[in-house]
Parts: sequence; C-alpha cells; structure tokens
Amino acid sequence: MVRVAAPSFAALALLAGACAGPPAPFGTLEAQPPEPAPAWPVAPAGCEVEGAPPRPSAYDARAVAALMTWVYRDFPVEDYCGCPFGADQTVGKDCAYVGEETAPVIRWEPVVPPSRFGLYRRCWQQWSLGPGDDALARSKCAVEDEEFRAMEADLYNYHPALAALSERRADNPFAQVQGEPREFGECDFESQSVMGKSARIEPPPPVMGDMARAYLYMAAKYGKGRDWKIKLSREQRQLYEKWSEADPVDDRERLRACRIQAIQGWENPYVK
Ligand SMILES: [Ca+2]
Repeated sequence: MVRVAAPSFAALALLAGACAGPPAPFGTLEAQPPEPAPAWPVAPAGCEVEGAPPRPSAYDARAVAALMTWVYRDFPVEDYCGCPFGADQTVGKDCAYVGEETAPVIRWEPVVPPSRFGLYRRCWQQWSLGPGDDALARSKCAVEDEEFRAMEADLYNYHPALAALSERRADNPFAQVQGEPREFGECDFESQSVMGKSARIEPPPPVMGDMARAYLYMAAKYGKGRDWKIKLSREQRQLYEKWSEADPVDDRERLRACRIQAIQGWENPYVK
C-alpha cells in the first residue's frame, strides 16, 4: 500500500500539537487560501462546547455551515487526496488530484450513503427513481420520515471529499481493491469496476480507519429495529475492524469528534 505523499497529509501531523487560542465564533469562516501551501494553524486541543452551533434537525445549509465553520474550521483538508480547500469549497493547486475540472470543488459526502439506510423505507420505495437516481427520494424522506431525517443529519457521517471522487464513489461500499490503481494523479483513491460499473472503492490509508469507524458508528447507532437497516455483514464488519486497527484514531479525528459532540450532544464511542 502506497501512502499519499501530499504535503497536506504531512501538515495534519501539526494538528497533534497543543491548544492555540480560542475557537473562531460560529458563523464566521476564516479564509484559508490554499495556495501556496498554507501553514495550517495548530488546532485547539480542547473540545469547547461554548459557541458551538445548535444541532441541525436536518441535513441542510445549517448542517453544512456547522461542518465548515465549527468542525473543520482549522483543518479544511479533504479526505481522498489530502487537498486543502478554501471557504468557497474549491481546492487549490497544492493538490495531488488530477482531473478534468479547472477548479475542483469538495462536497460533504455521507460515508454511509443515504441509500444504505433509506432503501427499505416506505418513502424511499415510493420516490426512488432507481439505483443511483435517488435525489428525489432523499429529499422526500428527509421531509416525511423523521427517523431517516435523524440518520441523514448525523454529522459524524460526513466528511469533505473531492466532488469528482465522491461521484465516482457514489453509493458503493468501501472495500479492498486489488492492486494499486491510480486514476486521479497521485491520489490514493482506488476504484474497481465490475461489469463496467464502479463497484468498489478503497479510501487512502490515512483515512481508511476514519471511514471504517463511521460505518461502525452508524451501524451501532441506527442498526437496531426492523426498519433501521444499517446492518453490516460479517465480512464488512471484519474489514472495517481491520481498517480501524490499521489506521487508529489520531488527534485530528478525535478533535473532529469532540466538536461534533459539542453540536449533537452525544459521543462517538468508536473515536476515543
Ligand atoms: Ca486516520
């Protein structure tokens, strides 16, 4: 397995340091111009509660603002290529990603796709236009189905990802990909297709544990009951536990979880 040599991952190591001043107030986003390679501020070590935004009741603009201005405020780095992004959500030139866009953007990707926990719900079955064509079902379920809305709004499930790679990932589960294919510059984002369709995505080693823990968390929190269908197969669980061991929780992930806890009020037991 080849580690991404992007300088921004190395920069994350800086985050292991100590507290540096009070947090930015909610509602402001300090500009983080990503070019040239920025000197990332050392993230505060504490998990402040004061000033945290209110818990979004749905995945909406306020949820995105909470991610941007509170959770990721001083480490705006997307996960698939380690690319820093600015307040306008575009990544700079200091990025290993090579794609067709002139100004690549990030999106907030649900690690566990909404289709995974929506598929068996009545609203989803009513409004889905077919696999991969679920935008309508997602928005309808968010209005009509309180349990779906709660799962969809859980900020522990979101991470910043280059939009083009997130599109490639689509609703596919994370899984081991054979070999070390590279399609997007040096980004260690591995995609394998089966029968001509993208089917498996392996995230880069520095975040594979983060992704695995998001699955384990979502399954633990929402996998109960008849209608809460985030149940992992034994193989999936074993793989994610293996990834979680290979990429253990670090200070950045701990701080991220702390800040989400400050918003939502409950901890993520997989990130300690
Ligand atoms: Ca990690």
